[in-house]
Amino acid sequence: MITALAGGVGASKLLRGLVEVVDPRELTVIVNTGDDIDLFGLYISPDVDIVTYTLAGLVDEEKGWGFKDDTFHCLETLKLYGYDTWFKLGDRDLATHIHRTLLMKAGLTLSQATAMISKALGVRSKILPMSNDRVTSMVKTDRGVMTFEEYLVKHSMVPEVRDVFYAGVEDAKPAPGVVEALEEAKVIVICPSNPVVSIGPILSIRGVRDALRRAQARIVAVSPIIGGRPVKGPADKLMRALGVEVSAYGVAEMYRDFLDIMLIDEADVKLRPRIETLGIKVAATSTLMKSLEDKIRLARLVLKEGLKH
Ligand code: FO1
Repeated sequence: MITALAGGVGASKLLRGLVEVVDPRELTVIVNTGDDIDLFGLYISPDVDIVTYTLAGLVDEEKGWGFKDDTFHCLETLKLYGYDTWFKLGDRDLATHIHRTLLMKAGLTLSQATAMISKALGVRSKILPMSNDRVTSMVKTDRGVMTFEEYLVKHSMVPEVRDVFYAGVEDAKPAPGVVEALEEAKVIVICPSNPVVSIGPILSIRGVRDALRRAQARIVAVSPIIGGRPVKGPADKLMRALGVEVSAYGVAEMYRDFLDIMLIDEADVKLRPRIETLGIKVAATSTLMKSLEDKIRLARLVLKEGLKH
């Protein structure tokens, strides 16, 4: 079994490659739920949906989120009624949120709802939300405290970030299967996701970091930072706010207590000796994933490094 820790868009590119090189049934993905929000009375789990739609072959590849070819009639009508429609929920996407909300109102957990949705969409890999307890990534800014999605989408990453915290994490337990997936994995992959608001919340769930430290499997991370900049999103702003160097080295430092191998971009080879001083092996390659070929090539390399003895 291959177990991956994942956020949304960046992670899904690598996951798309992984399911081309291993039997999709051999892949378990532990997904961040710190981005989850309630809108229009619906429970929305952006990263879980991005991973699910990607592995179902249904994601809008250009945006990296939502269903491809979705329409926005419902949202346009909500806007007409005077609602704030800053979060772009497509019509098909809304069906997922309605279904999930109804399942959870009927007493199912987020894990159970996720399993039903991914099965209905034809996903063969296992998608595990990090927790069934509510954890929300909150960003402290010069314009007040807001959820990560508000910071990212509503405020377009403009407010100055002062701190990040995960509301509810103290009481959150890992979802069923999460710790087992780390214990039983042959290789553990930390996807190229934001280390603060995508991988960070997963690592903060009680028992997860310990399970990674104890894991038998080799743990391979792909750096989401290339040449001092994130491929997409606000990782640089959030890392800087936490006093972490914005580089593959900074990411390696955040994972130093459990990471075996860091895959960095060729542009960052000069960081190799510093990362190696953390006791982490380094492999350098082109880590930008534009085409399906890029995704497959990187996935192959991740597995090769993870399976080396
Ligand atoms: N990202 C945006 O930048 N703008 C949006 O309006 C938006 C809507 C959206 C709807 C459903 C969904 O599953 C994801 C959506 N995303 C949107 C992407 C997403 O919120 C972020 O990229 C991830 O949460 C970061 O991992």
